[in-house]
Amino acid sequence: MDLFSQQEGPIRSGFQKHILAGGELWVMPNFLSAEKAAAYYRQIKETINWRQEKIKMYGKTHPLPRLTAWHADAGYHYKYAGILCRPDPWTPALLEIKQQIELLLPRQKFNSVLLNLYRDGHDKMGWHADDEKELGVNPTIASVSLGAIRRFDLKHRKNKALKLQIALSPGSLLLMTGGLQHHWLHQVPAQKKVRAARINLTYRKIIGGSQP
Ligand SMILES: O=C(O)CCC(=O)C(=O)O
Ligand SMILES: [Mn+2]
Repeated sequence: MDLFSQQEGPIRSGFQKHILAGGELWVMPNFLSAEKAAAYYRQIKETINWRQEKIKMYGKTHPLPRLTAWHADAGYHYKYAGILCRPDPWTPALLEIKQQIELLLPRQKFNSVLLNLYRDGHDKMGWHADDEKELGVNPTIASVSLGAIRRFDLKHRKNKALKLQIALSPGSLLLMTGGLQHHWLHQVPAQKKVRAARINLTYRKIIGGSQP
């Protein structure tokens, strides 16, 4: 049994299945055409109210090394790394992309998206798992890349020999599902030679909306 076990044919065959050690990772390189990906990149970069969040580490406050935004159905807050995200409403572009992903995954409905803007290769995201309790057990997370190509690294939490690097190109869709968040960590490392910006959209399903 895997994410697409009841779905042979063009949808399944558009994906590359990468790993199975306790979880599943699927990549569809051509989820969006180059033209669509470029148009969404421009539109999203310009219309989103990007925020510079701060994190506290060892008593000191640091700016997060990227800009972020959180768009969700009303009432769906999200907390990660001590940052509380209050939802902004869906924009037409974010909703359109969400619906296109849901067409591929008939049993999955997302209610939120976390946006990351890596302004250049200095911006990054450290090793982590998307294992907040609001995502439930074995969440399916759908991640769309726009703009510059960046590296996405994964490593198994226990078995040091298990690791993977993928280049995420614009218009690609990556799915993380099964027990991936329990057994693996992921990161987007700095790549200081990269000059251009990248936008990442990670669609999620938050369980139990709440007012903080
Ligand atoms: O930028 C990416 O591809 C990864 C983003 C990510 O891991 C996250 O938002 O939790
Ligand atoms: Mn993540």
